[in-house]
Amino acid sequence: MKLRSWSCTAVLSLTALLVPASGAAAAPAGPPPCSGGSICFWSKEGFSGDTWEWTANSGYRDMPPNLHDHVGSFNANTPACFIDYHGDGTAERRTVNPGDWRSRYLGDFGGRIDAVAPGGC
Ligand SMILES: [Ca+2]
Repeated sequence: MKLRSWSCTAVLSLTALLVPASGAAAAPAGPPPCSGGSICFWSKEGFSGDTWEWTANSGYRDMPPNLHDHVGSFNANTPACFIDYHGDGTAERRTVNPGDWRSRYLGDFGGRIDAVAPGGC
């Protein structure tokens, strides 16, 4: 009888521990923080894979090879211009503002981005 009441208590304690944890996992995931004046890039969607922190102070930069045409997600904390160069000398640009972020960017401009420049486009 003593053993049975301990088991019941253990089950209730375990349930109390697991419910908040599964509730937190179901919450919508925001971006990880990125320093002011920077844009943080990830090679995979959902803010995972290879990372690169570009700072506006570093000026215009071509995307690193692992992120060229392959940005899965980003979090912007400074104004910038994302650039996709076309083979014919033209380019497509996207203005990014502080507070902008995308967790799934690979099927959009993240699959075409070649460079990033400070300020808007
Ligand atoms: Ca491109």
